[in-house]
Amino acid sequence: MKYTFARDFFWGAASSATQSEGRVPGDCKGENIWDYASKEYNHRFFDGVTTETTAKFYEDYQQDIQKMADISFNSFRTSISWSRLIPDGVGEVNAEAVTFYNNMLDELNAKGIQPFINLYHFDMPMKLQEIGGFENREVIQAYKKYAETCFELFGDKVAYWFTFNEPMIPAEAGYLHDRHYPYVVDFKRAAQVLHHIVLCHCEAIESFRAGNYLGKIGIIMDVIPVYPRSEHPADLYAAKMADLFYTKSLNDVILKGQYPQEIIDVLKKYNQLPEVTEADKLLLAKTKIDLLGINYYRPRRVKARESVPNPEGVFSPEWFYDNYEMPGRRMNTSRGIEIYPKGLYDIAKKIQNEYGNIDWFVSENGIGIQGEEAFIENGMVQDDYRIEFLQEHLAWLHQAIAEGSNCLGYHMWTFVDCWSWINAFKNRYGFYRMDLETGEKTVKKSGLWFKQLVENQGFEIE
Ligand code: BGP
Repeated sequence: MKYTFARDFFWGAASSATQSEGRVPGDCKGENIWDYASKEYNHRFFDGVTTETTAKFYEDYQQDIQKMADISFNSFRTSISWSRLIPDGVGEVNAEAVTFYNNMLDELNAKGIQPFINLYHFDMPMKLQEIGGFENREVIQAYKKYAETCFELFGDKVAYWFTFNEPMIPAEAGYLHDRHYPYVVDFKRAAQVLHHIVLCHCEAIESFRAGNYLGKIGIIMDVIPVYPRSEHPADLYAAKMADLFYTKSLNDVILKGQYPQEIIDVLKKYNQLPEVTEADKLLLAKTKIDLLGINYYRPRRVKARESVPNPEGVFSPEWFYDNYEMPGRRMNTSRGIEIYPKGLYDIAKKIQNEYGNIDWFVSENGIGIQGEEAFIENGMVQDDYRIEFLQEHLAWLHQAIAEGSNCLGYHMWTFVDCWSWINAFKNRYGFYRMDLETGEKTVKKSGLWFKQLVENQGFEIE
């Protein structure tokens, strides 16, 4: 069977500033929450690796971009580090950062690799976190100013802008599930953070439209499709609630301009509603994006709860469902998540049927493997499992496109093994292997396969 994709399909990979750039003396970068937390809460990071030791993109960007060209990328997403560009979050711009981002963007454009630039990938400047981060309404104006600074400085080099990567995560992981700094566990505060993030997104889009910049702007969302254990009404209810909290609430406000009434009702009942003003509602209603990025890694399987939640405990979406470990599910044991390629098709259908078939692309998809050095033969990681992963996901994506989905591209997570939130360098995701001792970056078998994929605009399997 042959799977052919459009001639102008976007092919490439995604990364982020904090996960890839690294630090050098004299770079004048300000601290962000990850610089701080990976030092102060070092035990929470795999092998105690901090943000200082990432993929050295700040130093190696020229060679790295050549390596992207070597495997035929036509596009690449990274983010601007807010705390590198504006060390205190507000105020003075760091001239070193302006030079770096200009050079990096010029290099990408010169090599025919379209830069996809994201403004926020989990990395709040520490100075702003000290005044409450996204919990503080003042930070919305700081973010708006930061976005405007980026549009002004780099607008002539960037055709695809994104306001946030996975807006749910800073709220969920930082204010409910104790995974990201500031390690708060409080649903109502998480909901307020999420609402303020959505407002930041809207304000940045307002500024982008008002400035008449060229190009398109959108957002990158993580979507975890939900599957009930059975058709039993209690399992179906569990699935509905998991989807409502983690996906539908955000998808609706971003793509339809308002929060679903069901979420408002349930949060009101449990006294967890964030503060949303009438002016906020007007802003939400008028904000429209041009392009949606979807990060897809895994499905969420759920069942009806088996116990009654502690009424005195911390309110959470998990009050309405239990996770379900389906017998025989296919696991990526390194990351502890299920592999389910059809999930990508299901997402595409949902966008097509429920969200006006908006233009979208796969902005992240990938497989992180621990101990990948075990697969090195003749100096190259023989990652056939990654090639299979790609083939299976792309086959389902192809099917969705054949049925009319407006999917415009596919970006893998990631270009070269990079530092990850919490897991640091435990799981490797790259098309290139990063040797942490020597700093050398060598192509994996999947990188060479990807090159063929792009050059042939598709692939064939028997
Ligand atoms: C996504 C994030 C990325 C990246 C990826 C891999 O959710 O946007 O930044 O880290 O997940 O996940 P992890 O690093 O947790 O294994």
